[in-house]
Amino acid sequence: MATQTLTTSANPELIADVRLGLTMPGQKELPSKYLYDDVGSKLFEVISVLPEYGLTRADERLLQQHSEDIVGRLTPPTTVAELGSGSGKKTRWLLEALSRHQNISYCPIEISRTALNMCKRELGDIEAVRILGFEREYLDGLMEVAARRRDGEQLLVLFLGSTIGNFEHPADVKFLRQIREALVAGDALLLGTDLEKPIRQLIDAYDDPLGVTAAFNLNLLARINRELDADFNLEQFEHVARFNQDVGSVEMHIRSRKKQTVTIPAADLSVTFAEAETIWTESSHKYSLPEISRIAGNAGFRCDAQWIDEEWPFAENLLIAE
Ligand code: AVI
Repeated sequence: MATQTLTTSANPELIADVRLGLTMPGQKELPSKYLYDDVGSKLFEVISVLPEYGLTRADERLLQQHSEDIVGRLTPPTTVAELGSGSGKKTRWLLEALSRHQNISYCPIEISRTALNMCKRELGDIEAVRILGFEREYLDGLMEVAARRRDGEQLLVLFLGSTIGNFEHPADVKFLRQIREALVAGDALLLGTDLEKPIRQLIDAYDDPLGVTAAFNLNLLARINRELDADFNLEQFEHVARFNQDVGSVEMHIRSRKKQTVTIPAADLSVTFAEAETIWTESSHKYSLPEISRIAGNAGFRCDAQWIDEEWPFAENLLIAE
């Protein structure tokens, strides 16, 4: 009889989440954080320059145009902590504006060492900025930065790119509240939020004609094949982007093209899909302006100022801890 060798180095958290998400009664789901392995992170970089996906450009435009204004509202000396620094490209505008007034410490917090190194390379040339990277989960890293700051120093936390929209409500408020708990009154949070826009425009952004977002989404199954020895046949699944009116979010799903059974040996699992059954892989919430003030207030912040992009409705919100 043939014997099978199972991967022993498989990530136990991934195994547990796959087991939980694919055996749920009703809607199957997988956490969106698993979209970002090396392949997925590269595909997301491509998404961010697609003509149909204006979110990243809007975020960058606002920071380029308004960094001086934003910095003018802070009370130096300031330490900057960024949750998920990415390449660090858009943070340059803010750090340059801050460094015109003071010497600063910039603490990018990332679980990926590769991303941290990229960020240090990208921003290492700005004079008067000392970079101190933290290879940690967001909240662990933030608590460490907060614990190390000197007396009288204001902390500015950056959470850009509307990543907050990928937290299913009310998890978004819970996460903001956890950030607030790491801060003291008077600290600041610069929060990037994608805003409501026509549904057609949103569907084009999350189901682009080149198929990059489809590849980004389906890579989640390819990842489970690679890491958990599963046998998802990618040709028998398709990417779906839909707008959920009830909650105001674009949802990404992966739909089974036929009735089929998939085995995932490292999770000791066999999963049957009905024809057209979906796995829900991500929600991306589109905020209204009153909603932003409301969630900020519920988390213990007041909204001090907002900058809004005209071309692609998106807001940078400067929130102050109360
Ligand atoms: C990272 N995040 C803000 C992106 C978004 O728009 O929600 C992820 C993404 N998913 C599909 N395209 C982009």
